[in-house]
Amino acid sequence: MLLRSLNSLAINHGDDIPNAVSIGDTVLSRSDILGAATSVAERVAQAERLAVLATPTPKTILAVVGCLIAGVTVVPVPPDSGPAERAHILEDSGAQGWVGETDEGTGGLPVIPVRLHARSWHSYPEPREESTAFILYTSGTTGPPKGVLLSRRAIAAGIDALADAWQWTRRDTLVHGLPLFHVHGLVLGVLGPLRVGSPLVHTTVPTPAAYAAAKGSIYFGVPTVWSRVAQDPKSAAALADARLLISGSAPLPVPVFERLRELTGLTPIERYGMSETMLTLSTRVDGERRPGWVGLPVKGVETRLRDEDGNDVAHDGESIGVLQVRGATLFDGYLNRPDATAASWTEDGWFITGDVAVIDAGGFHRIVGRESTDLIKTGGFRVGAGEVETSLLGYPGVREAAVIGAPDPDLGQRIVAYVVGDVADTSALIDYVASQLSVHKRPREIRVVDELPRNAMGKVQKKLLSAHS
Ligand code: MCA
Ligand code: AMP
Repeated sequence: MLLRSLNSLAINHGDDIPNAVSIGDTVLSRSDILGAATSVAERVAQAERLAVLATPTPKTILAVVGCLIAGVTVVPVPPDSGPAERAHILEDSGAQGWVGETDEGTGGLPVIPVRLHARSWHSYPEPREESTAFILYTSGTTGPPKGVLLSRRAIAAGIDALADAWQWTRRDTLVHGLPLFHVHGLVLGVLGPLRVGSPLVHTTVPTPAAYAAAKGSIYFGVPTVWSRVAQDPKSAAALADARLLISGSAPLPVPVFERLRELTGLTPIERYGMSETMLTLSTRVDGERRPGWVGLPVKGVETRLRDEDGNDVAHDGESIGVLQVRGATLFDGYLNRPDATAASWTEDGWFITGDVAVIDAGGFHRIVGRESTDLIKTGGFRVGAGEVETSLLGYPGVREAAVIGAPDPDLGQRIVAYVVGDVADTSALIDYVASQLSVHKRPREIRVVDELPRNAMGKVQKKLLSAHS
């Protein structure tokens, strides 16, 4: 059973807990969630795929859980996604309607509301484990985001592997305030607690003060969140009673790791993953936690390093290669994109992550960077340069555009756009991208230039742009 802690028999036999999920000002018990989500399930059961506007609210959680109970595939939609991004997600996913809260951007699809106080105790058979639980949209280097097909089986395996690495049990309380449309905040951060049985406190925003007030035992954050905690000694000190501070989605800078340790007395756990693979590497509670390194493969996952010619790379802690993974936590391909799916697997069945890594003799992994400069990680969000460039080119006066990720002390990377054209008001151009795509995909800086550096083939030389940023 994917959401093991919502087993109705167990709840009826005294295994209810009053605070299974707290989100904002709402606290839901296990039976509240089961009753309200089953009532959602009754109303969505005829559908195959439904969109959920992923606002950080109790209704979003009930919409997702209701769909999972009924075996309906969930398409989480970023709440700030603008018309271009929204239209792509709805069309590509084939979502038949919405469940839960909506805004004006429904694309004309029907809406099934979620009622917080409705209850149903109908019992649904567990959907097949190979069925698709989520289609998660994530950026590639070019083109619009691709839909990652994640099965119930991969999710169950992924959560169980982390429960093993982190000794995550029902005695823990998980705290985070991450967005509910990615693996990190939604799949691990909401389904994790509902599988493991640990209460969840979702703080709606991932601010240091909100984390400090929550009093949990395990905290999830992206490096930007941890870097802000590290600059707020009072909030950091309030985390000292926690058991684990876990960082991922982007590299945790070593100074932030050290500062967190100093302020909280806790040594952070760093883990690595992708929407396509769930989490594949982590340092362990019962093992070494080395700053700058992401640890060992989790249970059920294997890794290898390959050089450009497909040869094995030595595990000497220095030689770099592209990380490949295989195992129980992997996705089932990109929706409607057999080309991209085929290109991301080797002939012998390994998924090519596109991340460049080293492995030491003890099997410890360090992520060195990405193979392509066109995938940017900003605040833990993955953003494709191509998608932002296409948006920029839609703005009157922009003739050429090249987007890079520049180093940023807060966001890890900051989106910087070089544009050629007649653009008098660069902040209006930034707002345009924020409104068409999602807010976090907006360039933080626009540099208007006379021309872009190109090689003899006419290809923009982004390495030259990066060197100047
Ligand atoms: C600013 N704002 C604007 C504009 N400028 N709105 C519209 N147009 C503009 N031009 C507003 C925003 O709406 C927002 O308002 C506020 O300014 C701040 O936005 P922003 O600056 O973008 O936020 P931030 O402070 O930079 O965000 C930092 C963050 C965020 C909170 C850490 O980056 C974040 O939530 N990151 C998490 C990413 C994540 O979960 N990744 C997981 C994927 P308002 O405040 O009103 O909203 S990775 C994954 O799943 C894999 C498996 C893994 O490994 O985990
Ligand atoms: P996403 O598809 O949004 O899940 O992003 C996945 C990407 O995030 C990976 O391919 C990595 O580039 C990056 N990533 C995730 N965790 C880490 C980490 N701990 N260290 C470095 N990069 C990471």
